[in-house]
Amino acid sequence: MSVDATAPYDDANIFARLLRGEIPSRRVFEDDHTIVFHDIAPWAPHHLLAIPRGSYVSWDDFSARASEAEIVSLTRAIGVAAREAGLVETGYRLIANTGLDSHQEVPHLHVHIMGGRALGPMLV
Ligand code: DGP
Repeated sequence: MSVDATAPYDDANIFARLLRGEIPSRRVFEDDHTIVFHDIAPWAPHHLLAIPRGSYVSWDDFSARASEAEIVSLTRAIGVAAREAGLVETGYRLIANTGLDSHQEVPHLHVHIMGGRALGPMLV
């Protein structure tokens, strides 16, 4: 079921629980504002998720309310994680599903980082 990008933050969502250490994750990067970890159901040989530690439902919520430090952190974290995964030479794709039409499933902002194979054109 897709998330309403304007819904109030649900503290019981799976990434909130992952941030609190209640469920495990394979983390590849963390700083004060952002963590990056392996997606549990990868679509590509490299499939990472970058999320803010702060409670933001969606890209819309994050872009409206996050501090500059949080925005810079998320942006840099994605670059670092992609670089450290060796994806710069071959390339990678970023996706932040946002709201009902996007099929966003987890109501905590996450940016998909995917690469390691030719991804082809965007699918519907
Ligand atoms: P989206 O459809 O954009 O909301 O993508 C949600 C992604 O989250 C999906 O690719 C699978 C991933 N995911 C869901 N639950 C977990 C989990 O418990 N751990 C990890 N690492 N990833 C998860």
